[in-house]
Amino acid sequence: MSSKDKNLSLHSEKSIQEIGKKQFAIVVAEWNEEVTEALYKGAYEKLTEYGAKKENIHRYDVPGSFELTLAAQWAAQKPEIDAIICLGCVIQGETRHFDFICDAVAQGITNVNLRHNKPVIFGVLTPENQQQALDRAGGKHGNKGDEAAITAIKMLGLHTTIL
Ligand code: DLZ
Repeated sequence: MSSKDKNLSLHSEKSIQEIGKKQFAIVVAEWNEEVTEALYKGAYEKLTEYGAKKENIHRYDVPGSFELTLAAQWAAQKPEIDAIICLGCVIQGETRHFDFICDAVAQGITNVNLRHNKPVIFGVLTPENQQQALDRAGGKHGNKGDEAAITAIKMLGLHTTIL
C-alpha cells in the first residue's frame, strides 16, 4: 500500500466499503496506446483492489484525448454511472496542437464534472516525450492510472461525507 493509498483509507474508510456498489466508466484514448493501456491497467486493478466489481467497470475507447470529454459526457448521462475516469497521453514533442488539446480536455472535463455533478477524473499525461510518459504509466514514477482510480474513490467518499 503506497502512502497515497494510506491517505485513502484514512480519508474515507466508510466509503471504501461502498465501492462494491459503485459503477465506474473508464474512457481510454487510443493515441499513445502503449501508455494509455498501462494507465488503464493501473486504474482497473486499483478499482478492483478496493472492491469494485469487474462487471461494474465499463471501458469506452476514443480515438484521441480530445474525444475524452464527449465520451465522458455520454457516460455521465447514464444514471447508473457513479464516477468517470478519463485516461490519455498528449506528448509535447509530437504535436503543435499540444496546448489546444490539453486546454480543451482540461476545461471539457471540468465542465462535465459540474454539469453532471459526478466525479470525472483527469487522468491525462502531458509529458515531453514517450519515456517520461512510460515512467508515469507503471514505470519509475508510478502509475497515474492508479492515482486516477484512487482520486475517483476519494471523491465518491467525499460526496458521501458532505451530502
Ligand atoms: C492529432 C493528435 C496529435 C497530433 N497528438 C495527440 C497526442 O499526442 N495524444 C492524443 O491523445 N491525441 C493526439 N491527437 C489526436 C487528438 O486528440 C484528436 O483525436 C484529433 O485531433 C481528432 O479530434
